[in-house]
Amino acid sequence: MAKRPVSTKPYSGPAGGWGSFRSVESILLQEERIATGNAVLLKQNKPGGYSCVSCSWAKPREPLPFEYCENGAKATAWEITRKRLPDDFFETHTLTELLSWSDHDLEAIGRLTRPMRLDRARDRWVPVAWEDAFREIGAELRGMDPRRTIFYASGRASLETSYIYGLFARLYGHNNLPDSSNMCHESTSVALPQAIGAPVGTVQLEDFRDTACILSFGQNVGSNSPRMLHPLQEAAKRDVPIITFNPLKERGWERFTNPQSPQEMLTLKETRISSQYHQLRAGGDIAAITGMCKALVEADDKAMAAGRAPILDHAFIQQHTHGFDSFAAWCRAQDWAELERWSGLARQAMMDAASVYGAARSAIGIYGMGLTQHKKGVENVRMLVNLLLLRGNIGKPGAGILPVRGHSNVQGQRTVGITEKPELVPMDGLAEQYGFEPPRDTGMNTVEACEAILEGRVQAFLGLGGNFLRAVPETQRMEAAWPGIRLTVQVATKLNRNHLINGEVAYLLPCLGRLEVDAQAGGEQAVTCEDTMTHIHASRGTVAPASPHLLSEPAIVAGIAKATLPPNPRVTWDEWMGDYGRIRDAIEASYPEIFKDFNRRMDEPGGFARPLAARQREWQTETGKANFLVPAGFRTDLGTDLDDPEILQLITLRSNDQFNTTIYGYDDRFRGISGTREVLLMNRADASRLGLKEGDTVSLTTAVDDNVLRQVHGLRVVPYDIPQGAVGGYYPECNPLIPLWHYAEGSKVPAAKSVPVRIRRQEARMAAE
Ligand SMILES: Nc1nc2c(c(=O)[nH]1)N[C@H]1C(S)=C(S)[C@@H](COP(=O)(O)OP(=O)(O)OC[C@H]3O[C@@H](n4cnc5c(=O)[nH]c(N)nc54)[C@H](O)[C@@H]3O)O[C@H]1N2
Ligand SMILES: Nc1nc2c(c(=O)[nH]1)N[C@H]1C(S)=C(S)[C@@H](COP(=O)(O)OP(=O)(O)OC[C@H]3O[C@@H](n4cnc5c(=O)[nH]c(N)nc54)[C@H](O)[C@@H]3O)O[C@H]1N2
Ligand SMILES: [Mo]
Repeated sequence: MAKRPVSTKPYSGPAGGWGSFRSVESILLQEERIATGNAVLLKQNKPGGYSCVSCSWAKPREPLPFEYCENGAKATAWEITRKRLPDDFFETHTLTELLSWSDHDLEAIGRLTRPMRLDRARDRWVPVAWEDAFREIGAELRGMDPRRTIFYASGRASLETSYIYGLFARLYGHNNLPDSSNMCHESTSVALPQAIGAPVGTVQLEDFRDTACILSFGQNVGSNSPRMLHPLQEAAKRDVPIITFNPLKERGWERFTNPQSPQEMLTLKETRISSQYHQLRAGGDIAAITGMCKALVEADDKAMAAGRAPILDHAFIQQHTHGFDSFAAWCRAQDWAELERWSGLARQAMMDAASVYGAARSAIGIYGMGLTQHKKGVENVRMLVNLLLLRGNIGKPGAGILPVRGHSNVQGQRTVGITEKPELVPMDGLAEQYGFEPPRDTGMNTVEACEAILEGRVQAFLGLGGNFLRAVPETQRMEAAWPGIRLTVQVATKLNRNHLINGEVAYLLPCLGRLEVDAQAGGEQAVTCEDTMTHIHASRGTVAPASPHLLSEPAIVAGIAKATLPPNPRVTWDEWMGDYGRIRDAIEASYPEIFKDFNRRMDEPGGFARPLAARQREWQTETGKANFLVPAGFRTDLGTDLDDPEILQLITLRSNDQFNTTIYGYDDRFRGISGTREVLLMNRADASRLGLKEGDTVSLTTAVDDNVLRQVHGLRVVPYDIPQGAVGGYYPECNPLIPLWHYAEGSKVPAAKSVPVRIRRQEARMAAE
């Protein structure tokens, strides 16, 4: 797609609407898939069809005629594109030269078509036969210390692939299975078990129909989970209050036109989504929620003293929770001025939110990266649980907590064993099932894997999808250290920057995408994924493979595993490859409670749900109750917050035209930015205080004292409706600014939503270069 001229003007349209319609048709055109594309999309997220490769939003039992959104369509078009990496591509381009290409241009070349080996001397990829690749990788791995190897996964691979990948790691001898979740909802996976004894959310789609109130924190529905706009719109039409907390006015939380409703499209009718919108400080959530809790606790104190109906659900609190008294006392003791200072909201705003929430018979708490990717990411999530517990809003219809997961199977990968935490895996069961002694020590998560790579301790890195080097913090140091790894193997569909920077010995192995027909000895195969509402369903590819040389992800994992491990009669790789139903049998044997009757139930419309104790108000916590957990305080980030006016908090954001490091184009329609991603969104008052004006070019430097210079140059100042003290820039372009050690306490999720930076104007000459 040719870049449009740079323009930065506020966008007045709704989320969805004609902009969305035009965007779908334009990506299908760009990927040369107009006719097939529209037909393929009809099977998206439907029983008998395939699960979208974009986000993990639930797939309803009774789908809409078009159960896809603008960004799901982009992800589909990007995968089923007619474009292919030309066979002679690396004859004309060295990897060094390609380092100057953008993320967009690298992936836009098209699908990878053959397995390749790095020719280091000639600085390019050259074709290799699959058998040779497997044999050579196996030989390398056999000579290594398994504990010094890392098997990364990016969250898209199916349950079948993920299960055998995790099993391979353990048979080989390690638990180093970081995944994208370590940069994403790991704060959820740590916080929710402490608070409610479940690692995942408790809300089901039908709760949207029953709910009387929706709270949303730090999530961008219009770009990242647009299908959620349908239940939100239905709720809004029922006059359900929707209260949003986000430093930015995200259009999806403001208003929506359903692109699937001819009537709404023709009349340009919009539905307002949020009834209250609170633009709090970046990192201000603990203070804002404390304000709400304080208002509720104090109103309840008064009501009780006056003999009126209570505000809090005392029966629930007494029967089901632990720690209420100290939490309530802590709330009462907080000072409104401090809460205002740390939240950036007026006392009245917090009171307004509390009074609507306090009057609603049920409520859902939705959140995303705006809570998890902070130094206090784990506390943020626990704080939202505190608010819900006050009114018994977990484990009843219309209520619950709803982390909106990212990658389409990121939650499922954890369910079947992709985790560095051995306590989350049924190791004894695996030991018996496969007759071996699995490693019991904790493996490396993403940040720890990066530390080990920086220290030269890693011998091999396998990437099952993803773009690790681009997604992690500390880009420059990581890129410099990466070639120190002996073996790197990337399983991928498209070329990305991580494929340009490689270990000493390296392989790039192209795989089928989920939308492609996967024919094996036993016929066409289905795979399964788990969505954000814990429903597990089948997905069947529908388009012809991009190339006859591609292998499926399970076949690639099995190929490497067979070449690495001694034969084990109980690990039946060939049988598994012929029929993925046999992998599902193995999953069922390892996890009988979750996957009972797996092969039959995977085709149930809407999928089958995992059992979830917290939904039944059974609390699998140490206290046996749901726990109120008092936060340590309000200071959120690096101790610099609020103190130094020269230092601003950088929020790294996704545009409406990307899926993580996959950049579809250069427009962020809802934010009115077009033709560029090199921008810095700034409050006008901050800009003028720092002597900057619209269109100036600036560089950012991370404001920490650890003797590492972290900089990003060439960003264009865009005055924006963002609170003072915060600035916004795009991920992954701003990742060089994030120190590796700047992560959420307890979960090690990089604190990508609050990076302290200083801003400097670049000389015009330098900016032009
Ligand atoms: N089209 C598309 N869909 C996607 C993705 C994609 O890149 N593109 N990525 C997928 C993945 S892996 C994930 S994890 C999800 C991510 O989806 P989201 O969870 O929506 O993540 P972000 O886009 O990072 O946006 C975070 C939001 O938090 C707000 N925010 C930032 N700081 C704070 C804060 O301190 N408090 C509050 N209350 N809000 C804050 C930001 O303004 C922004 O609106 O989406 C998934 N879906
Ligand atoms: N600053 C900052 N950093 C962040 C974030 C942020 O908000 N701010 N968000 C974080 C989050 S939430 C996440 S989830 C991570 C994402 O990190 P990753 O999951 O590692 O990155 P992706 O961009 O999703 O990976 C894209 C690549 O996956 C490959 N791919 C696509 N489809 C397939 C497939 O079907 N199979 C295989 N094998 N490969 C495929 C393609 O080659 C593509 O180039 O980034 C994190 N990093
Ligand atoms: Mo994510």
